[in-house]
Amino acid sequence: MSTLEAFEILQGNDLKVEDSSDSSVNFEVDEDEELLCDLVHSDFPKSSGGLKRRKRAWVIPLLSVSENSRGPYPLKLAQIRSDADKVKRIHYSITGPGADQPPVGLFTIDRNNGNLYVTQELDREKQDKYMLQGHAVAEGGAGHPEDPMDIVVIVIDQNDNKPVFNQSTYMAEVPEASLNGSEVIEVKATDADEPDSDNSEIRYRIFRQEPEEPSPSVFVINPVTGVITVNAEALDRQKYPQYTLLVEAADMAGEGLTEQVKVIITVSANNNNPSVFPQPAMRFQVLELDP
Ligand SMILES: [Ca+2]
Ligand SMILES: [Ca+2]
Ligand SMILES: [Ca+2]
Repeated sequence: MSTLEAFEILQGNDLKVEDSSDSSVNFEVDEDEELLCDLVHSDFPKSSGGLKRRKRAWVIPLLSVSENSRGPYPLKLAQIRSDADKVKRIHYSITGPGADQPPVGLFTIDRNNGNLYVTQELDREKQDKYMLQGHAVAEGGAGHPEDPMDIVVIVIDQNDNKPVFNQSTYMAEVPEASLNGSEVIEVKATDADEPDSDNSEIRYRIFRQEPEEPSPSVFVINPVTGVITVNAEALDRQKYPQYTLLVEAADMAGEGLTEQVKVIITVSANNNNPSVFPQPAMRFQVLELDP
């Protein structure tokens, strides 16, 4: 029996890429359907024969669907077609994790027309890619089946996770005599969205400082590293023994989803740093006692 000669994937016209949040996603649904089909067109590799045919390059079709897509479900992703369907009736099926292996039934295919569906919302943070295999078999099963075709479904990220600090509260101690630029503590937040994309690109800022004395910017934070430093040599343990900073982390490079954390900074005596200021302080005390 003659074998199926080619097998192609047609991107579904109704595939909507919903990514409201960012510019990090490269995927575009090209309105030029023909071009798109060319891009994803794929042949089965011929197992034997076919010498007269020019063998086209093997291209693994990549399909994309945004996580959290509202559907309605089942949502058509693509149509898989064998070019032998003009002359005989073809039945289509898919296998692999997400099809006939757990999570079973996440993807389905219409055995008669090759329409490939996703049946429920996907979560990129759970799984960012599915590797399926498509099969096309001529009705009656007389012909030997073609090699299956790999189908890769990429789950496109959405910015659906905010930054999370790695501590619920940060405690720090800073010597009273700290010089401008002295490091106090480093805060750190992580974001579960796609790495190296705007959706997980975090910037830090000090949202509030309490008290705002003697100035509202006694401390500064490096927006990229989260390192908090002393911004002025203005610490006064008697007057302001403790500061509470509300530090904010925001994804989208500072424009996106936010999370806040408290950083409690205690101004300590200078015992740990005898080289800095103890002498003037002691002298001051002596003078005070001496009428
Ligand atoms: Ca998600
Ligand atoms: Ca996400
Ligand atoms: Ca995020």
